[in-house]
Amino acid sequence: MRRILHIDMDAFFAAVEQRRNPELIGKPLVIGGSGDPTKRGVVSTASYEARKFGIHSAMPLRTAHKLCPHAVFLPVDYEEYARVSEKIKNILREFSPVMEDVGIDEAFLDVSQIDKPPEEIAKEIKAKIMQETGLACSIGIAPNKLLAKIASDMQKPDGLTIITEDNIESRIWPLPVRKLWGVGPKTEAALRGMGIETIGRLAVVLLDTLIERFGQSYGRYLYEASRGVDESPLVTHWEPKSTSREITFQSDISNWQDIARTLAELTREVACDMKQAGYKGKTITVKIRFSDFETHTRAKTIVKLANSADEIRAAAFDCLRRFELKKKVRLVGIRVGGLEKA
Ligand code: TTP
Ligand code: MG
Repeated sequence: MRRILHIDMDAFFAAVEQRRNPELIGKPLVIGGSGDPTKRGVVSTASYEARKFGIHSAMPLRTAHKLCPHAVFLPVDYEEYARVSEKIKNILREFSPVMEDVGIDEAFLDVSQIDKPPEEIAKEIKAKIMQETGLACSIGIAPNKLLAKIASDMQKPDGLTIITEDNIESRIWPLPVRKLWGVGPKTEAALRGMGIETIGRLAVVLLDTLIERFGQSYGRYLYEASRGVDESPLVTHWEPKSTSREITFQSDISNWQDIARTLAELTREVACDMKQAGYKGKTITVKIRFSDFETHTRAKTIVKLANSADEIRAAAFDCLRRFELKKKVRLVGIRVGGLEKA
């Protein structure tokens, strides 16, 4: 029997901001866009205090402001969150080398080989993350990834939830189908149309019926998922599909020459990375983020796989020329995709 942990940070972006500025602790706090609720943009996340007003991720900032005018609004500082995220992933790797990085604030950890009750490991992880970063997380423990992910969400914030094969019926079956990984709004609506709202109700549907309605592979997935069956392994290593570099300027710039020089420098670094790793690529994408956080990309696919700085720079400059640089620029980035072993 495998022992899988799913670790998910609580109100991640908001918690990082609260730790940076303790005056924000205990206050309704909304992170999103440029941090100005009178401007366009959506909520990235909200502190639990702000969630009480009905504010949630993906909601327009303006709506959030109407729901709670006295909330504090802050811009997204992705670089800082990525830095903290990396620190957390490194802590997790110390507990077990078998880690799957699933997102900026979550990961799976396989602790099957560790001779200690998983609950104890989870408590140690929570304490270590708190000690090193000042942040709280929720952890789910289960025999597979599917159940561990559901479990980590069951007692947020600062939760620790164990799901075993024996309590799938009592704890998983009452949940709405949407809680299953891979069930989005469309499948949810389709299932509702079949009179199926809970995972338990889904579990009594015949396999053939699900295959007929959702196709061979997704139908079978739903059938197994509703029973808590998931044998998928942790993906601990990704072959890179792309490589990228980007830089945020100390202060926003508007001079085209400076932008071009920076892009050329980033191109050299990317080409160097690719040569070292032994890859060639063919889709070059340039990203520009303006001072108001509006972000645009332009891409070009070159005919022949390349990894020389010259070839990549030529494509990157073609992309750069297609931008309308009417506002000051905050960030420039380059990505080379479609990588293949050279
Ligand atoms: P989540 O883990 O979904 O949310 P959370 O950590 O803020 O809150 P919870 O305690 O419920 O886990 O996402 C992690 C981070 O990803 C979140 O802090 C901000 C970002 N995010 C977005 O930018 N947009 C989104 O729509 C979502 C869902 C998250
Ligand atoms: Mg989270």
